[in-house]
Amino acid sequence: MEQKPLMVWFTGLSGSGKSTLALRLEHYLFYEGYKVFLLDGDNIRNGLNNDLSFSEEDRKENVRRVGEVAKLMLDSGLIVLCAFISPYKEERDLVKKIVGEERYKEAFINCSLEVCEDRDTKGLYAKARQGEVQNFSGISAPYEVPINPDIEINTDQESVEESLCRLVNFLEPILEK
Ligand code: GGZ
Repeated sequence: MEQKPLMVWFTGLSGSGKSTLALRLEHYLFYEGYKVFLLDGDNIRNGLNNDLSFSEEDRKENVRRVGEVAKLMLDSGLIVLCAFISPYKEERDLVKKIVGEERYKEAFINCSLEVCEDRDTKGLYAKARQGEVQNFSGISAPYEVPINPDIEINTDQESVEESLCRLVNFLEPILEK
């Protein structure tokens, strides 16, 4: 099967569902026969970017490096899924420039801060409220909402299955072109 390289960049608050959805999409595409790779905090911040903090400067560098790595992967023909908070519009736009506009699709995983904080799967929101974790997006650091994403998924209004279905419906015509 001839496959078209494509990046899907998932942006959204911690706990919004980026990694969950990106992982489900990765599995779906894999079983459909696509060569796909997922980059997220788990495999990037523990390795390549383990020298970076959550300061504004380091977050920007985190996203820039991911963009450069993803570009190499795209050049090898892969579909690359990236799940990062990526709170700054400027850096999301930089990634788009690095990989090429035609290969970049931005998925805004929108979920209210209230719901993200309620989920608090890792207890980080509670720590951020208590000041034990600094520079926490949505609490003590900014998150710039995407103005014109290619797709917006509202995970506080639909199930994971519904969100996945919308993502797949959005991507299929692009991948088949
Ligand atoms: C935001 C933090 C922070 C701070 C640790 N602010 O829910 P998680 O745990 O698994 O996802 C968050 C992850 C964010 O890393 P990214 O590389 O995606 O961020 S960025 O794009 O802004 O560079 C969270 C955890 O790291 N985490 N401290 N202060 N998230």
